[in-house]
Amino acid sequence: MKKSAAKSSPAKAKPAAAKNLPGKGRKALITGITGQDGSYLAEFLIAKGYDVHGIIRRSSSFNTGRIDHIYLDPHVKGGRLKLHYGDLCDANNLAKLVRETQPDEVYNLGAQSHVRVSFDMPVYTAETVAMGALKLLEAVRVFQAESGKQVRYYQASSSEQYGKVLEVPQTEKTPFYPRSPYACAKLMAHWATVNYRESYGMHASCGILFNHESPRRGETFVTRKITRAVGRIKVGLQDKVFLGNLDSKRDWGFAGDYVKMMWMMLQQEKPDDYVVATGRTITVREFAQMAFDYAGLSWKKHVAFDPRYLRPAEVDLLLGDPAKAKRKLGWKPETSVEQLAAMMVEHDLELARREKTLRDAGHSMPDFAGHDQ
Ligand code: NAP
Ligand code: F7E
Repeated sequence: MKKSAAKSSPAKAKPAAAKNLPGKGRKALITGITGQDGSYLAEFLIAKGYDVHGIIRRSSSFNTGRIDHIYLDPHVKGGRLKLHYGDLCDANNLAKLVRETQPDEVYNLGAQSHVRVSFDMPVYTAETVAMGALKLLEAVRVFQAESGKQVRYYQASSSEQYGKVLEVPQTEKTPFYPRSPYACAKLMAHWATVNYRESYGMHASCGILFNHESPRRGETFVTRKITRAVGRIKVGLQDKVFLGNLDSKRDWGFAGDYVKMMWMMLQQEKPDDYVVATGRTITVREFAQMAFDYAGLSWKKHVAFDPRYLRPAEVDLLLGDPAKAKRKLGWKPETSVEQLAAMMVEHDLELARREKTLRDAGHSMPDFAGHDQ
């Protein structure tokens, strides 16, 4: 097995003084802070000296696993992450949180973000993704008008908006053709953001991000589903992973690289929309082969087809052109898809080893029942 330059494990919480950091005195409000991107963005902003406010959903079980390492008990001096209960479906609560936290920057990352699930829950997906963004934009607009303070707004747009692509590679000028309830909802949120910029002069920008992954990726997205399986197969905890369409092509980057670009967009004098991508595309099959190869396993032996993972309408090919991000902001991705796969497999091998140790010691562990996508 090769050695990876893994950047996966979360840093331990340190109440680093914000003194002399560029973000000192600035406040960011993040929806979706408990998700993959929210956790990397919160880390990034705290390291810059920001005070970060995150909106979390009330849940009957803990849902803060991705940010626990940066959260400090409010009684400990120096904590710069504060969490607030809220939901993108609740306009009053969003308006109250914007008023109370008085942010300089708002990052709207919250979403029902699973494309396959959006076919099962189209209305809820539209409520969180489309109406949620509109509710938050409106909360920001009213707060700005009442307080006179400028707030910079980031909208998490998606390459899924290109859907049945009308141009290869996709740029900021490529027309959209959404292929799922999720993508339709993201399109509404995207245009609402553009409209608030044009109508009210808001500093509102959309990052059209292509697929980005990490060891913190949700386990029902295909890359993580594969790397989790590789880890468990390697240590003998399972034998097969069932997948759907292996032919679709995605432009996969590392989430840690992409959150930097979210912040860079809000530091520009003028708001704008940017494609954030690597400029390289591979099939799901090739990603699987890469991940299995890395662990010294044969993907052909362990990958099986299950039609339940096919979608009513598929997005066959995504390939982004990040030239504008490079030209205007000097941003470029730093992690190749090979490094990404290695980082994720390393992480998931470790998780599988721990699981095996516990099972061997007689602990009963849940399987992935209920997380079948
Ligand atoms: P993710 O891991 O699925 O995280 C989604 C976040 O949204 C979680 O914190 C989730 O909370 C929260 N959320 C869900 N429903 C909500 C609601 N009704 N009210 C408030 N919060 C809610 O997604 P991600 O990969 O970090 O992606 C971040 C954003 O970028 C999303 O908007 C996604 O659609 C978009 N995007 C992602 C990609 C990608 O490849 N990752 C590409 C383009 C765009 P819980 O933890 O409580 O579930
Ligand atoms: O699927 C195929 C599937 O679910 C990728 C979200 O972050 O990125 C993500 O959306 C491809 C598709 O991501 C399985 O059919 C095969 O072609 O990992 P995924 P996604 O749909 O591209 C965009 C940019 C977002 O904005 C979204 O929020 O893989 N595939 N077999 C499978 N996919 C899954 N999930 N499970 C399978 O078993």
